[in-house]
Amino acid sequence: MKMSFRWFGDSDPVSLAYIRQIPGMHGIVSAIYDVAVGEVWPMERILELKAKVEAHDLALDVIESVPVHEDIKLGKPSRDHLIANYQQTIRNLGAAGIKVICYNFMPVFDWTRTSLAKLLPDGSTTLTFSTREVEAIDISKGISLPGWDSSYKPDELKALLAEYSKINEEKLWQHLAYFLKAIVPVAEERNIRMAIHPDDPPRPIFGLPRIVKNRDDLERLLRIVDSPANGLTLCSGSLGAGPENNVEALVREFGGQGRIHFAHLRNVKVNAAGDFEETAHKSDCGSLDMAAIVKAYHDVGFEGYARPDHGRMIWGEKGKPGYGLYDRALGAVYLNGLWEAIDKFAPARR
Ligand SMILES: [Mn+2]
Repeated sequence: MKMSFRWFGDSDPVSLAYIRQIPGMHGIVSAIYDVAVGEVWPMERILELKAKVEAHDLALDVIESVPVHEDIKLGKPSRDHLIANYQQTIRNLGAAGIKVICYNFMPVFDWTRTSLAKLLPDGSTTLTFSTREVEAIDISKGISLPGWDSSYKPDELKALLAEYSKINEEKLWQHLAYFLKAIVPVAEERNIRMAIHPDDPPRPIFGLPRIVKNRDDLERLLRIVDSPANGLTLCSGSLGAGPENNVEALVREFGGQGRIHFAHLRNVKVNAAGDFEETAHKSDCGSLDMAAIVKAYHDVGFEGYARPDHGRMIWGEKGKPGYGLYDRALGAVYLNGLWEAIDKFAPARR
């Protein structure tokens, strides 16, 4: 398990110099954030990012994300040109030595929360999701969701939602299959592993279809192109917010098949309605047994990348919600500690 840390580039309040000081840190997970969705990532920009990361003795092996243009998800005629661009970005990333590309196939919103800073009893703040609050939003009047307010102009959003009203889950599956059949062979050729991130939360929202929510979806996705280059980012927090999902079992099944390339590790406290709040990583802080999940990765011989997905805001830190330095650093060290203990003292059950 190669421990990694997401970094949002030069504008990230958390510096590479600080990330390097976290014990056991292997590398950075990042992206080029100022290239428009659908455009090719220029080689020189990729190499510039890589050099910046490597100057701090960290590796840049994982990209999160190369976003998928909405026209590809909608299956519009413009998709062929956009997919050709995506293929070229894969080739460029491969030439730069990138090993894993994380992406997602969620229509319009690639994650949803109803609060980005809920105050917890211990004085920390965290991201939460309430089904009741989401259902109360009349999306035709525009959205007032934290993190998304300025992403689309109200008219743009309205037009996009109207287009999606014709797309059901089966159609979205067809569009995903079309995309995978075009890009996985290119990834194979360039020694890159594609790793889809599951839907967050793992259920339809605002009437938009969502198709990467549970075990059966993951199985179906992997069979569309049965190649190691068509793999998963297994996000414990996203899938774990579905009360029907058993994250440990998913790790054993799909990790055992060598199809998990990137592990997102975080804990969530979930109720039966699927409402949740993000918690500290330690097992007894949330609903997920993180020790059992890490043990499952160890048992299947996981050699891929992991990151402490999100963290709370603690110790007065100000910054990007979910992506502060302190709680994610605690998570990374806790997860590395679990791994070391399992590696030394727990017999593998392979
Ligand atoms: Mn995640």
